[in-house]
Amino acid sequence: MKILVTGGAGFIGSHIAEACLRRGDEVIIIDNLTSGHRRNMASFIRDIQFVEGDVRDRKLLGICASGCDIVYHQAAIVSVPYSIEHPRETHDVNIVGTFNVLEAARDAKARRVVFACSAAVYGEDPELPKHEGMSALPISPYGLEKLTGEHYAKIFHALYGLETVSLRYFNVFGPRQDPKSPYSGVISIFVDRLLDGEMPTIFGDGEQCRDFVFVENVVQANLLAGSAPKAAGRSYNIGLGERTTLNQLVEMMGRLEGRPFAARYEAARPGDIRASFADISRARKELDYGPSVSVEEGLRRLLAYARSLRGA
Ligand code: UD2
Repeated sequence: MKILVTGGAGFIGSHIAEACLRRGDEVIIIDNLTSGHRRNMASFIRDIQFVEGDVRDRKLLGICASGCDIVYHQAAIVSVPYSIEHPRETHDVNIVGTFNVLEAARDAKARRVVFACSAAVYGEDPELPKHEGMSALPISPYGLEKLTGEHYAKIFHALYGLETVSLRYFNVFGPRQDPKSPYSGVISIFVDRLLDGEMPTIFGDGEQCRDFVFVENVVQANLLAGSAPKAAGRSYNIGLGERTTLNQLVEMMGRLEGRPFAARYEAARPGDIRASFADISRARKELDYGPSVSVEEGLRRLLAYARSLRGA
């Protein structure tokens, strides 16, 4: 099969590209290298076709999508706070960019587009666990942009027969997630702190919880979503289906590293959601998704990876 991965130099996209290569696919990556990096593709760049470009460039997308069977659309500006500060820019990348990808895939007669959506679509509704049947009421430009992308994907399926699948990612973590940005995921920041021998900062009392899901599980979900027969036009939560508090996270990390890892506590981040975790039964049933890497095992692998980077 021929596969296009948008955002394939990024954290999740690079792992999807690598997994597709492993199963023998021909892979094209388009990435503008804003938040993606060449180093994320270092181990496989010789085996793929890399196009440095932007999903706002419809013409270029048309060229990239030509002859492709599946498009994994991972390119996005993924930060909630950044979307609040720069809503026009994130609108252009996340909504217009997604529209461009769908249109290019349709015109190139690709079979399926798998869209990276987000748990941010759920907004503040306190119902737990989050399930796909509940109303999506996003409270940030980012959440609305991801929801709009998902709706566009459904419309392209209903009107044009393009098979589209939307995966609502929860808190994904793992190797290649950039710890250096102020918008980085909490685990990538905490791993950095731990290995630097510094204290992590917990915003709030640390009892807020998230559904942390190791990237390998998310790759599995994407590969399954590329072919599952009943998935076209559908949305799926992709998490682990378990909740972990930040206090538990810090305790687990200290234990794995074999030394105390105490946090300092600061005021809660404005707009922070207290609790989020996924009901993944729909993905289990319709995609045959079965996350196999626990939070602890994922942390163990991430720590080993981060240590090896420092040693290099
Ligand atoms: C995640 C996603 C976001 C969106 C959202 C949907 C990531 C990186 N972000 O945001 O894209 O989908 O879910 O709800 O996956 N924290 C600390 N100390 C730190 C950094 C963070 O205590 O140094 C806290 C933070 O206040 C929050 C929790 O850790 O309570 C998780 O923060 P995050 O930025 O990793 O992810 P989240 O859930 O805000």
